[in-house]
Amino acid sequence: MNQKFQLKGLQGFMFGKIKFYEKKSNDVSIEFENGRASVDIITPSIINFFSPLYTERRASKAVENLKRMPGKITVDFIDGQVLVYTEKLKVSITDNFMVDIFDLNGKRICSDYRGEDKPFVRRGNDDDGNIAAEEGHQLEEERKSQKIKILKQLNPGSYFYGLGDRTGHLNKLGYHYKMWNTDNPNPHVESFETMYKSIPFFVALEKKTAYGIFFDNSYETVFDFGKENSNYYSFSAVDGNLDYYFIYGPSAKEVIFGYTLLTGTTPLPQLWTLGYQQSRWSYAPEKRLQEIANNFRKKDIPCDVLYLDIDYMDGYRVFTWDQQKFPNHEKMLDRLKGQGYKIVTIIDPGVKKDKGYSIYDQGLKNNYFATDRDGIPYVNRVWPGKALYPDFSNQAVRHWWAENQKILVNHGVAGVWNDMNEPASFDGPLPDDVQFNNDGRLTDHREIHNVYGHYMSKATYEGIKTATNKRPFVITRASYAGTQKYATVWTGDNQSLWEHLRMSLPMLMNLGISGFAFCGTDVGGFGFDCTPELLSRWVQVGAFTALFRNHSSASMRDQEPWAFDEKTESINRKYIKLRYRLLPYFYDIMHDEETTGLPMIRPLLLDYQNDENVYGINDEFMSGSNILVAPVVEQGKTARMVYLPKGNRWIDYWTKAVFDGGQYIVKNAPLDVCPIYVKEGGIIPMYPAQNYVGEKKISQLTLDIYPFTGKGESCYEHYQDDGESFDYRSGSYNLYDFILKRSGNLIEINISKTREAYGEKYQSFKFIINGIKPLEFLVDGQTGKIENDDDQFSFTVSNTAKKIDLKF
Ligand code: MIG
Repeated sequence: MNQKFQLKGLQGFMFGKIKFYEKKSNDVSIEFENGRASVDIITPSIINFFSPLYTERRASKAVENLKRMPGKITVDFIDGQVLVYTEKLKVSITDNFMVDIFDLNGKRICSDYRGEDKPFVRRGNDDDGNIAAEEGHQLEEERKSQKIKILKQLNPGSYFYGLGDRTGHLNKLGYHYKMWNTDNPNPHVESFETMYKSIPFFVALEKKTAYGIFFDNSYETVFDFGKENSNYYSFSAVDGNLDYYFIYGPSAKEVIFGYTLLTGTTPLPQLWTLGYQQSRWSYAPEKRLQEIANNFRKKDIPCDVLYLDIDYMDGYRVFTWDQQKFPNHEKMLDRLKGQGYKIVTIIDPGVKKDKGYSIYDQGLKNNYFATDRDGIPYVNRVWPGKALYPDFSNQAVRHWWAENQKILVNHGVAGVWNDMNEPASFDGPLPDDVQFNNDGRLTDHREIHNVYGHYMSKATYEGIKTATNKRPFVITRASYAGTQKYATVWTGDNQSLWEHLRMSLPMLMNLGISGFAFCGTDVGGFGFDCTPELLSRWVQVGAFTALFRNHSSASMRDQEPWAFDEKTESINRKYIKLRYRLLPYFYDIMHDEETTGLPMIRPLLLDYQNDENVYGINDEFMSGSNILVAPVVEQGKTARMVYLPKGNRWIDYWTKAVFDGGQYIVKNAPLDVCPIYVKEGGIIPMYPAQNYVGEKKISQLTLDIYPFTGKGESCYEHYQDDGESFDYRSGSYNLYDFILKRSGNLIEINISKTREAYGEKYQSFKFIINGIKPLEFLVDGQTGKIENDDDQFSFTVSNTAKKIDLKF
């Protein structure tokens, strides 16, 4: 079929009239004059719209082991509409496969656009007002190349989020993006249409109601949020099927939950992966790495992870070690382990073309590399020179690659960093017709490009899992929807620019909305030279990102916490230590996230969807649901405006001053102060700072309590396990519930252990009660012992305590 399926509602055009429909168990199939389609009910809130336009089979790379829970479905045919009712939605399908979705009160949520697609005209400077011929041609080419295009009605007051880590701002209204994984070495700017990742999923928010659309198509796709025309938004693809999911909220949190139900959540990581990580292109030879390792300990700056970038390899041959620079890597890894370090090594996909190099020989012998149309392995050039591309879309290749992970992890490597897997290539892009196995359904580069990094991460994850039986730590640069199940991501080669610090916030928030809960940027910036002030501000943001890694490029000035001056070093120490004290809080978020999909860095709209003032805020975020962070991301600023959302009061983390929500305040923020606010009623679990995770045996949990200033009640659930194995999946963990209540001058805290199945329990709980000095203090009815009642009232109770009463 070569016809262009543009769903724009011209009478009789494209799909044509409905001829026939049939209800099956979970789906309704509809035959139109010119094509067929299905409407598949995944849950009462998630509906898949599908038509096998160009390929017969459905071939999702993102949705694995889909569990359907459709609930009760009824189907009707009235006035030329197929009407599908779920327990949450009413879906109307009319001629030409026009879709309208309503809630059960009849409120319209999302509708196909009925007019023609009509992009704005780009006027230039020639006599006819046309743009230069070449650019006009390019635009036309893009339009022509899109074979499938869906237009949806765009209403005033709409906001769009998601699409992974696109540059620019949080709200994507008015912008146009392309999904084609790209390694562009230029400084990332707002006008970039592509990045390293392709996550074809977005959340739309209109009048306090949110829904999401996941366009599951791995070919090049384009998303236009009212840029080409303010009456509609669109998504389109160059090939593949019409295959998209509508995910109803009405809260954005429910949309993320639904999206991660389809594509998966990030599994709970090992606790140390949430510690501070130091990287550099490259720490080599061994002496330099050791110097860095010693410096952290000497300078009393916590650090868990050190990275080995490409120079640890022998001539950039993956899965080898340079014997000159690292003559005895096993011994070295052992020694660093003794100092509490975990070492992560980089692995690129490109395999050096080099007879006698075992990885190359094995790959060649078994036909594991992508080929040209004649079946000859395709060669391009990357770091090792001429190199071949393992065909990760082939199960057998993934298996081989998974096995190769043993070469690293059996020698003590703790995690693997996958880079260059867009895939990048130095001698021009891979041609469209490079052949891939695609798990037996042969295809070409156009379909695999965007999932190449996804499959590489999957193989890496599975290999490490089998080899270690611990939760794998994999970092990848390229991703597709669903990669979050296998890897953490970073936003690639940013630069030491204030604009990149500023932009990292919306990028990370949108990644979080797109299912990537475990993400971060290169703290301090990768390219260009960092400054003391920039690193000081960046580490304040890094302390709250899931992946907290300082990384910089070869030949850039040093960027370790101590690389500048004492003040910068002490600011680094302060925020890295704060990070370590907050580890149980962050770990709780990641544990929660495994079920809810809710990320660590959240745009304010997730928790405050009723407050429209927050919909476009780029420079503040929620860290979990108790902490709001409003970092300074501009050079020279020592104060900033902070918007505190409506719905509760807020307590300044540093001064303990209380503020009403729903207002802008001005916060003084000298270089060592990152504005942080705790939600009233907030309970924050804390550990003591340590040099690395596991250094100290944690027998006491601290609870930093921010009591309500009026009547109120809150609950915090804390999770505890061994921090590394999969035993928690068979039940080996503890859960503690802390309930905080205030009425009048009484505060009551209830502690309950709702699950005790993991052996190492806390011996005691230390409470810090901020902002209150009690007159009377009882632990299970007995007068308690006060530890400190200066500015912070604190006390410790044994792990058997159940109820604390404070009268003031
Ligand atoms: O072409 O391995 O984004 O983090 O340090 C550059 C060297 C290759 C790009 C990665 C960067 C890494 C660098 N890599």
